[in-house]
Amino acid sequence: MSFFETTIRALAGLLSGYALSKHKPFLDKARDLGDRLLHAFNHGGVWVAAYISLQNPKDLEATPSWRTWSCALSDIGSNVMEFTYLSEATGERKYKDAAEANMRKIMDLSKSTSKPLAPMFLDARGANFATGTVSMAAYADSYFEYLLKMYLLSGRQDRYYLDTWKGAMSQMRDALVRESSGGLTYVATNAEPGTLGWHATSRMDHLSCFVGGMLALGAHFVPAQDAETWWLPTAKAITKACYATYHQTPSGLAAEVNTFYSGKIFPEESHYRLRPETLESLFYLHRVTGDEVYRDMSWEIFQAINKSCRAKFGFAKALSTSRMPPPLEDSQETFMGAETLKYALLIHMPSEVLPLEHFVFNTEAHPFPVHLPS
Ligand code: DMJ
Repeated sequence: MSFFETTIRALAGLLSGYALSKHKPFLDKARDLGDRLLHAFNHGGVWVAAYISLQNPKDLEATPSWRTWSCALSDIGSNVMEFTYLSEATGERKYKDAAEANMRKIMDLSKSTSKPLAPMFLDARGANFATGTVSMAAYADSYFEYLLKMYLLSGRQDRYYLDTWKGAMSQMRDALVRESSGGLTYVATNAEPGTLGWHATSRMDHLSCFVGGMLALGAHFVPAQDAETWWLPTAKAITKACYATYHQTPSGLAAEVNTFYSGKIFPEESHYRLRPETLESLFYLHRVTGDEVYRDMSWEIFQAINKSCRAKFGFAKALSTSRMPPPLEDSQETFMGAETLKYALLIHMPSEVLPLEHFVFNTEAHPFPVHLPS
């Protein structure tokens, strides 16, 4: 199993179920799974292992077999929320200690190399980065999300997370946030450092649409003396562009990757695999601003999904967003239930339901209670 996917989907789902219901079987299962996953931190490598056999958890692979020299930042750096809450719920420190040591190693490396925006691959053989390429998409995304969310989960006490996140956001703005000639603000899929500054692509992955929600969350909860004025307007602008990637297609569904060029949006990889990130950002922006426009946008997207992707036993991936009706593939990722439908629903519910002051959602939208300082 992928350590990352099992942690953010299965472990987090069980823990969140326990947090909301206090139903003990959820915690028992989470502890069983957590004990197996814990081996991934203790395999003698630099970073947490990428693959693990849950039947025989000492059977580990430090890196994926197709990329033996490096570990992806998001695979390594998106587990500290889950293991911290497992420690809180069980009263056993070992989970939090292991995940925090792993996370702090990335943050320390980022600080010592003056790369606040940590590059997307880590060297599997030593505490170094394996590339200079930066991204807010696959292989990188949720590490940055967890920096802010750990600060919030700590009851806004842990400044190391906040300072690391703020540094990453400033550099993200320079390296990856771009404005198209049509006036749309997007987050480039990746960027390379060059002698004259950053070289960013003009493509944006749907995955990076979570950045709008993350910046809105930061703008709302980071105290005024630490907050930066560009966060909220940029959150709004990025989310507007993400919404446009849906609104402009014949199906009303967004492509997996788009190019922003000459005032237009061109689908590059035109399938829609039921991803949540735009609905997620609309949800946060609605909670933060109260503006009804975000509910309207969310409803429009939900209707397009319901119209085109609904299948006999659930929902299905659309193979082409530029055809109506789009051809479908018989597959549905777990994030459709955990994230996409949850954000589509929550935006229309009162903000007292799972209030953001008291709950922080992990990257798969499983809510964890904020640890209030005593
Ligand atoms: C989810 O599994 C998580 O949000 C992850 O961080 C990134 N991708 C998917 C949804 O697109």
